[in-house]
Amino acid sequence: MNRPTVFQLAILEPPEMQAQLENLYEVVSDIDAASHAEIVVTAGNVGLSGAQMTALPALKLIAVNGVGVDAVDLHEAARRGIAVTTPPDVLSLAVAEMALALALDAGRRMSEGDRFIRRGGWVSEGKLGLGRSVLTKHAGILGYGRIGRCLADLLRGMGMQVSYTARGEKADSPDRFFADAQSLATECDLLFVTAAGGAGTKALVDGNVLRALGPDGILVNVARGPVVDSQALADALCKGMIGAAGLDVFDDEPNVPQCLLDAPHCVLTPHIASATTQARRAMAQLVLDNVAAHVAGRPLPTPYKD
Ligand code: 8YV
Repeated sequence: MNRPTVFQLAILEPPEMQAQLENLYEVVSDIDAASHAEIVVTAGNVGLSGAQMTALPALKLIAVNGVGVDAVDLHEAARRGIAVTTPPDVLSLAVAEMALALALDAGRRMSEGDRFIRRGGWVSEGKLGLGRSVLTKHAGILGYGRIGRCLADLLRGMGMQVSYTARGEKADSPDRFFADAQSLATECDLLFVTAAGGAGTKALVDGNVLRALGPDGILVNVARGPVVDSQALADALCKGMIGAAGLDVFDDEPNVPQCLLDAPHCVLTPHIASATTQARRAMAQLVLDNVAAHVAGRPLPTPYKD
C-alpha cells in the first residue's frame, strides 16, 4: 500500500520521533515533490504561507509542531478548508521555566558573570557590579493564554505578586487584570511577554511601555520577536530606561540585530524555550497523533482554536 506523503518543513525531535514519522509516511522536503501531499508538518516559527498552500493543491492538514500559528496563513487555510493542529499544554511548563530562567539570568547577571570569569575579568577587573533581585518583583504577564497562565502559577507559587493583561479579564484568575500593556508596565517591574505573535500584537511593547517599566525593570520575551520593538528595547537598555532584558525570540531568526547584540544587560537565547527533550517529545507525539487521525479519518485530537 502507498504510504501517505508528508511535506515536512521542520524536523521532529528527539530523533526517534522523526524516525517514527519517516517509518509511517513518505516524507518529502522538496515542495516540487509534494504536489499530491495532503499533510504538512511544520514548526511554529516556520509556518506555511498562502503561496505554499497554492503549490500544494491536495493539502488537507497542517500539523504545526508549536503553539504559535502566526507564521501560518490561517485565513488562506480556512478558505481552502485545510485543518490546522497544534500541540497545546505539553510545552507550557518548559516555556514558563525558560521565562523565569531568563529573568533570573538578566537580573542576577549570570551569563554576564560567566563571560566575566572566562575573559579573566575576576582576576584583572575586580568585582562584577550588583544585580537585581527578581523574586521580590511584581511580575506582569502580557498574554494570558496557556503559557502565560502556567507562568503565573509558577511565579505565584514562589510568592510573587502577579498581574496580567489580555484581550479580556479572566473571571477565574486570582491575578490582577490591567486593560493594556502600558498600565501593566506602570505597576510592574518585571514584564513577561507570552502573547501570540501576528499583526494584532506587533510592537505592543514599545518605547512607552518600556519607559513605564522603569529603570529597575526587567523585560522577558519568550513569545515572538515582533511583539517587542527591538530598536526601542536596545535604546531603553543603552539609556538605562529599563534595567535588563532576557530574549528568546527575534524578528528575523536566526539573525539577531546588532543593536541587541551591543545592548548592555541583555541575555539572548536562540529560541529554545520549548527545547527540552520532554516537551519536544510530547509536542512531536501530538503531531504524530494528529497526522494519524487525519489519515484514519478520525477527529483530530488537537485542532487549533483561536
Ligand atoms: C518551537 C514555538 O520552537 O511553539 C511555538 O510556537 O515557536 C516553539 O515552541 C517551534 O515551533 C519549533 O518546533
